[in-house]
Amino acid sequence: MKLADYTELWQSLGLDLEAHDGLLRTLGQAYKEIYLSQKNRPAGMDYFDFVISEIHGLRIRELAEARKEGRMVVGTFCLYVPEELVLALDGIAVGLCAGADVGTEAAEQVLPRNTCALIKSFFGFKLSGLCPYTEVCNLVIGETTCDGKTKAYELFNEYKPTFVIEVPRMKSPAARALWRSELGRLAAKLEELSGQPLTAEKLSAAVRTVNAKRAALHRLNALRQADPAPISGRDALLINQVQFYDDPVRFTEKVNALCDELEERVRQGVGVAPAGTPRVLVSGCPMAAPNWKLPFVVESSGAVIVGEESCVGERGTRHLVSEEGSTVDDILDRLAARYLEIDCAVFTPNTERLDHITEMAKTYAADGVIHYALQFCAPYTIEAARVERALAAQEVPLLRIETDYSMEDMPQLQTRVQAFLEMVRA
Ligand code: BJ8
Repeated sequence: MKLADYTELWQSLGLDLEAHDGLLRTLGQAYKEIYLSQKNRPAGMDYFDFVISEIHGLRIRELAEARKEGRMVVGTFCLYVPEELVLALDGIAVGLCAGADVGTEAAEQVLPRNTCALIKSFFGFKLSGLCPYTEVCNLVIGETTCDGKTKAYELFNEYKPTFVIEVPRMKSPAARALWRSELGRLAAKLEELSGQPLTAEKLSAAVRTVNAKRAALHRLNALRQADPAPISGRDALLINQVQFYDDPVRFTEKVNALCDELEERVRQGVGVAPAGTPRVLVSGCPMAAPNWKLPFVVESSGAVIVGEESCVGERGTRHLVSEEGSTVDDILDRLAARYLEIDCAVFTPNTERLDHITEMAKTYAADGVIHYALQFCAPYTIEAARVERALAAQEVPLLRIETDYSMEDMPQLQTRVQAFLEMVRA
């Protein structure tokens, strides 16, 4: 997938060059089959194709240059880590590689086999020297969300400095106070790392930047309410994935330009599939790049995905931070409140998520919902039962999928998805 020669850069980051070349070749091939083979894609996808082609190249060079200029680069794996704090200190926040079945063997030397694919993946990427993002960043910020990640970060810290923030599991007043104080502790850590003090001016500018990014993504997602859908679920997912890697201002501009094009498509009734194509909503665990397995199966089976109730989707974009507040403490309060609105399945009770799924099914006129959970992910596999009941009350059918990142269950997935779509059509 690479356009230029980045060998020296990758070498300086300590990547395993041979294995990394193999990974890029496999990804390039998969991208061709899953993405470039699609018909009638919006022209604005060219930019995102380019970003993916350079995901381990140009962007890594930008990050390495930022490090040389003394800026901090911080890696994250979760929506609860506020990007605004990093940006306000002239740093860069990036999502780390966690969406491919690489380095599993190495990861299983350290982690139990019955760990979810996402955790095994980030460990595997690190242990196999395959993630340039992990290598280029100064610090990883972890969180106490699920038990798997909470305990895995203790071990991960032995390979890469990892600072863990405590995310509560309830939204009580005491939990809110704890969470607010955790954001204060994170802010102090980032101030120390960047060598700068946090100011209200820079923090509100960062809030506006990230709000603009989320609003653009929300605009993109809302355009998918049209029938025919103006963009495929695969492409929309890709854009949602790219948000974690790209420069936020550049990204926002490109998403808005694409939305202008999609608005025109909607006006003219142009879609990626004919009107009346079965519309599917995907809900559940996040799909980190390059995890495109399920969307490919669904859309190559004759349906179109019109929304994602996921961290790489609406769960991450629907809430904005209030732009009021004139002191650092004030803005931190608002940040804390916004981040605790995220309805991840690690929370109990988590009725907001059920309300959101049923509301999305209605707004996006979904004919069915596919609940996507990674094997061994207790929060999402268990919460699936409540999701199913909430949707059944609205007469929306649900298909529960539990899978990992391997390709071994593709035929089985295809059979189940096709049977579900038959039922939905009937
Ligand atoms: S806010 S969904 S990104 S925690 S799949 S590692 S939950 S066992 S990813 Fe998540 Fe933050 Fe919540 Fe979103 Fe654990 Fe489940 Fe694995 Fe998961």
